[in-house]
Amino acid sequence: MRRKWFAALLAGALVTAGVTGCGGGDAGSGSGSGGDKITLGFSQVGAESGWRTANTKSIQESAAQQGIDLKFSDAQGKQENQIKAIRSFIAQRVDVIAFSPVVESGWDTVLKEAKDANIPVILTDRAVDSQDTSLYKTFIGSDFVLEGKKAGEWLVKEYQGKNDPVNIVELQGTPGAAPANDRKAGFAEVIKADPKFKVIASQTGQFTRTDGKEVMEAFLKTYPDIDVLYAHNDDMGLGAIEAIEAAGKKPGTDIKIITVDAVKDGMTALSEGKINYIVECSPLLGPQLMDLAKKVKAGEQVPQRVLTEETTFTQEQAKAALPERKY
Ligand code: GYE
Repeated sequence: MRRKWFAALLAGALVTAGVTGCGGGDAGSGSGSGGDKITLGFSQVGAESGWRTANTKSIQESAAQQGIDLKFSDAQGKQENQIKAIRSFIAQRVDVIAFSPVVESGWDTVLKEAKDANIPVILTDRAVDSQDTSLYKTFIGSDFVLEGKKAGEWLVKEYQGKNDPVNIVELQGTPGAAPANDRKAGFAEVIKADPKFKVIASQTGQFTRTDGKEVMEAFLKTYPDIDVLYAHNDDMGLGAIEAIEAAGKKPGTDIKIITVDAVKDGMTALSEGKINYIVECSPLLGPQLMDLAKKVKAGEQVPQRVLTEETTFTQEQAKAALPERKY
């Protein structure tokens, strides 16, 4: 501790990391409430899906509940907007910066700027591929590779004992986004064990309903014998369901559907038999994020990785869970 104080004297910038509430070098959080109120700058991906809407709500509500001054910025799906937002948070000297990186690559420069300004960064929901892990304090979110694996494992079980080829089409999330990369990789790893599983087409549907529908329409035109759709989120799956129905096929029966997220609309389609299986990905990261923001601001040690706990849903399980589903 004494070493910390000494270092703080030498480099005023260190004070924020070592001491709370003492009006350290980085005081004047902009909240105007006399030092204790934490200002958190948060750069959100956008509003591309039901998951994202629930995530935004969770963050805004938890900030209000925990008395954190939230500066919320919507990047509308663009990395350049997120970089601008982060730079503006640095200029405003917020206490903590958190963001959900739209893509994995290209963050080193701006993260270094935050580090040089002594503003701790928390990665929320999605990872970055920076080699230098000292550029952020912690990463809170799901294990997307595991989610992909869970999707693959369901499929392997579903087709156990059958030898005919299984033609799979895949709707990927936003190109370059961690959940798109990892959900693809996890799924591929599990199904590759059996050559009957063939991914005959794989394309991005941008995590949105509109694109999911459009790409599925194209898949249906090109491939008359699709057995399975694996969509990296519920929204793309829901868009695809519209395309499948419009093509005169029965989603969930003629084409089996696996999605990720488990938002209410997805769970409803699952309970109606239009989706066959959903791997849960929880968007309710707000309370943990606020907790971590307080801890990093106080200079407390936090784990490098905070994993979200989640489950999977069959059609029966969705029926049971739906009445209680909050988002
Ligand atoms: O699965 C998808 C959203 O990053 C986990 O982004 C998130 C993903 C989520 O648009 O619906």
